[in-house]
Amino acid sequence: MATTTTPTETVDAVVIGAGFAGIYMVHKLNELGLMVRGFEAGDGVGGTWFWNRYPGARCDVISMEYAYTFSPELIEEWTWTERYPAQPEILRYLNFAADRLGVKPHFQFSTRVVSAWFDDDANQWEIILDDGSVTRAKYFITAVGCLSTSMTPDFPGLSDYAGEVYHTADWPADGVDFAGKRVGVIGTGSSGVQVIPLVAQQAAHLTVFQRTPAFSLACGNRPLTEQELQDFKDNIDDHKIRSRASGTGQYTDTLECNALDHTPERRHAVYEERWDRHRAIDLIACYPDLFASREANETIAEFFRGKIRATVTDPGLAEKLSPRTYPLGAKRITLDTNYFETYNRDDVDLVSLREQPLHTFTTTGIRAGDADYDLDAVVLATGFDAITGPLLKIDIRGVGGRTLQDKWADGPTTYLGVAVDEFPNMFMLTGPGSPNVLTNVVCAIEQHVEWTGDFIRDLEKRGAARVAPVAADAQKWTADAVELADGTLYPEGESWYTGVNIPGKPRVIMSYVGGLDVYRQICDDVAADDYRGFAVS
Ligand code: N01
Repeated sequence: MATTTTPTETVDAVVIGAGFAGIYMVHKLNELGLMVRGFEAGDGVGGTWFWNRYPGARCDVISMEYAYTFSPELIEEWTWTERYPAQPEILRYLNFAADRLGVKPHFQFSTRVVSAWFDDDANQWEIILDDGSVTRAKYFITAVGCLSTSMTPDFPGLSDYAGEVYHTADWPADGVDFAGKRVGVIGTGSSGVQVIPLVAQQAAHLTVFQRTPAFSLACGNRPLTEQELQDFKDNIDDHKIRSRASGTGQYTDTLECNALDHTPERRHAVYEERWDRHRAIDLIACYPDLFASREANETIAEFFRGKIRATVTDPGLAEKLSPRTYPLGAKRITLDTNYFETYNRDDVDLVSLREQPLHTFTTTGIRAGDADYDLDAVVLATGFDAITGPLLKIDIRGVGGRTLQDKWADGPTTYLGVAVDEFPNMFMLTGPGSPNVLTNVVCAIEQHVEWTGDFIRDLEKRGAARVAPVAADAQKWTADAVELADGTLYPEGESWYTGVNIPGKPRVIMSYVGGLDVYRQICDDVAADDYRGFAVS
């Protein structure tokens, strides 16, 4: 157990992270009149959008919908330029929002929280920073993001490789020049499919090392028109109501009949019309049974494969790029610009690691199957230790010095995805067991910040010193969430959704799959019922 050190500062609340969640949480606590200190490892705001600066980085939610809705000023004063915003524009937006809300002075940047332990006697958290200084706070709030701990696989020989190595999630701020170089990209998830076309444009030669092909949707990005922007602002109240009432924070017109009720021709026409909308939610939520029945799912999976065959001119290559081992949507659908087209270039090759396993890095490149690939640079688009990774990277200790690592050894248990029993006065924004990444995450963040802010206001009003979920309620919430997920196709995807991308990580879906609308109602009911499931003292 950590020992008490002399604090440099005592505040009411500490917030870790200055992304969408941290910025809004600090603002909310300021509104409550609490003294709040934010800590952020980056030297500016942005969270995941601060670090993921790789070429092609772009959001997969429409810009106007991927924005705060709580502030009329922020809505009125900001103008998006593209339908799908690129990383630099999102980073500009977050800087604008943080300045407009006046939260930057509350953050200490370039500062990593190393550990946090709960002082049982004082009902306070002691937060220890990487420079050794200490802050104490009554409330400890994590806004660390779900995708902020990058994952580099333990490739044999990687440290002997003499070429350049980059990870998409930790990209040099000054960019990278691949001109004239032989480049390899490992990974074909959302980051890989975005970076590959742009690296191909620059490099002398690109080799893509693919383990599992992606279901990818052409994003059809384009500039927004003034009319679209104005219409959105004019109808913002309607947007708020509809997004808050939706399961994913993005609304769509789900048909009433099932996919299997339509003839193949009719279904194909429906999928074609929706493909042209360039929005993943319009396809995956097109029929109610697509994510409940493997047979129904196969109809849309085959439609996506047809698009690959229509784009990639070499049929053998098209087949290698076609996902066949998991249902569409069980791994996140990626959104791309010219991804499959890139494989028609003469200077781009695909290595299927299922056929030619990656044995080792050598000093000059990669050995896969029985071939050596000489490479000047390698891009790792290998993803994240998602959702629990950023929390478990911090040495968090609750009552009696119990570590969160120990508590979650068999998988995360939480109440509502927002709090953990034995860890009083700690709140997690978009934590495991909440809808987090299965939604337009900005909507999920707004719900979490507002609910947590209301709870803290209530606690302060009644003079409470300490709050934590009741263990039985947390266990029930977690068990029910797992059971709900087991009724869907999510468990069939081998991905970061279930933690299987990290060796040794417990295999469990870390998101509440019941929908943001249902989840919001449950949270509101808990609040209305005097915060049922929490012990307050
Ligand atoms: O990471 P991923 P990501 N050997 O885990 C492969 C969000 N995001 O950074 O599928 C060889 O999806 C791995 O292969 P496999 C979004 O939510 C959003 O791309 O495990 N390959 C996979 O192909 C997204 O889902 C946006 O077999 C290995 C890839 O690396 C999430 O971030 C943009 C390997 C990892 O894909 C994560 O996306 C970017 C190994 N040992 C990110 N280990 C947008 O908004 C892993 N791989 C558009």
